Amino acid sequence: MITVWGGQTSRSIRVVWVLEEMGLPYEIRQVDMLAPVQDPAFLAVNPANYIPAIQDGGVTMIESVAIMEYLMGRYGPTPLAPAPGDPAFAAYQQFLHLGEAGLATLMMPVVVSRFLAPEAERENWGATWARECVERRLDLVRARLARAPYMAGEAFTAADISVTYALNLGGKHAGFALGDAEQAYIARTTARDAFKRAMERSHEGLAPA
Ligand SMILES: N[C@@H](CCC(=O)N[C@@H](CS)C(=O)NCC(=O)O)C(=O)O
Repeated sequence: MITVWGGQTSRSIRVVWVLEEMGLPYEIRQVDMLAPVQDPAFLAVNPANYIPAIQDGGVTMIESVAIMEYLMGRYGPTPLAPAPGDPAFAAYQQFLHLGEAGLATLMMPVVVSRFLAPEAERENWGATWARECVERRLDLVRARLARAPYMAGEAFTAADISVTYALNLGGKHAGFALGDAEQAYIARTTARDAFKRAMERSHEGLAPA
């Protein structure tokens, strides 16, 4: 049984979404990132104290996109991951990683400055720089959507799981304006049954909001 540490609306949704798309059995262990003292059982899994993490038999892993690649490689093949010989492969790889390394990672200084920084430090230079970088990078997603319904082309792949998370983070928590094309894209990807199941399972064991 695969254990996913994370839950709620964190990046663990990427992992749970892949698990649901692939029909793999798993359990979720909720981790409260705002807890004053972190659960020692989770710190034993990821001493750096961030989510998601997985345990799969003797394997322990962190980093959402790496975990996605692990699951698809270990339990695939799956249409979520085009093979290297597939014409969609390069775009797939690029957007799979752009979703985290190019977008979501850089959104974090914007999010934490907005919600956690002292008032006087909200408009700090680093967060402003990160915001401008993300805006330019979002243009890559916009340009892609002008030519294709999904990041890798005509078919939904794990690159869409990666980028959908980033767009949601940017739109809901970092104040990025998403245009009609990006919103229609999110509606398209999150209409999938696997996403809906992933959202339900990710809130398992939590009191209703
Ligand atoms: N690059 C990492 C980022 C993980 C990350 O930032 N996770 C957030 C929740 S979505 C977190 O745990 N933040 C708390 C922290 O980093 O201290 C990944 O994709 O897994």
